[in-house]
Amino acid sequence: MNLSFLKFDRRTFLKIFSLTALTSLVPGKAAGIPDFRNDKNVPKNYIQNRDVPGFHIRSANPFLGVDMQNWALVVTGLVKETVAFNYEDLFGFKMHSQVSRLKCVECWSAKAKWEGFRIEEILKRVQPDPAAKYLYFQSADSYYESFPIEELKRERVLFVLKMNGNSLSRDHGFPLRLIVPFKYGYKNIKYITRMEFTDTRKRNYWSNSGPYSVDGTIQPGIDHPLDFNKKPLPINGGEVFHPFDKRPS
Ligand SMILES: Nc1nc2c(c(=O)[nH]1)N[C@H]1C(S)=C(S)[C@@H](COP(=O)(O)O)O[C@H]1N2
Ligand SMILES: [Mo]
Repeated sequence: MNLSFLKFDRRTFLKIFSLTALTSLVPGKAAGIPDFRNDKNVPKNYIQNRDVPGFHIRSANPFLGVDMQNWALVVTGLVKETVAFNYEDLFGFKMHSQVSRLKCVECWSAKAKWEGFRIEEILKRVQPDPAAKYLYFQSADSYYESFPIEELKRERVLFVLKMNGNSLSRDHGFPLRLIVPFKYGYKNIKYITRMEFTDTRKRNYWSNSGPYSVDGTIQPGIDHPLDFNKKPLPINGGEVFHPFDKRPS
């Protein structure tokens, strides 16, 4: 039986999905860099920057959180097959767990137990073209980041579903976030909705507007406070391991 019509349907569905995703999940502003850090008018029920004992919350574009009725993880670009994963699909992947520290450039850091899957699960399903060198992430809150694929294959890089034994909270990236312990917090993108395999590196959120590197690897010895006029400060903690991947087990 010829099943190619099914494939066509699915692609059509994906196109429609991504269009609605753009208009309904993303609150506008995709082009500019809005900054709500000093905005006292953000409604209380929005996810926003909050200093919380244990683990601060950072949200460049305050929003109400992901509506799971509209959510799927769409993986596309230079791939053999574009796939839309639903939340349950992700729990079918082999899970890994680790304790690692997230370190923000604003001079705070915090650790948690993270559980999730590794990039190999995605690679197996979508089969990227050899020309694909980068992976570009987009989020439900208009945030975006990109990485060389090779970097995402390194140890302790996780596509995280659970934090400290529970599903990610609304504030910390539900339903899916990236944890890359050797990079500053801003590379650890939350609320992921879409991943695109590309041959060149696409844009990156905070490095577009601040003195932050596109690469985002934690620099030993020095911190870069978000308030641009402040001087760099010494690092008191943070997960830094050099040479790459030779970390204490
Ligand atoms: N989608 C999205 N991901 C994001 C951000 C954001 O605003 N939106 N902020 C980043 C920054 S600057 C940091 S320090 C971490 C903070 O993660 P947390 O809010 O779970 O502490 O998330 C990163 N990932
Ligand atoms: Mo941050």
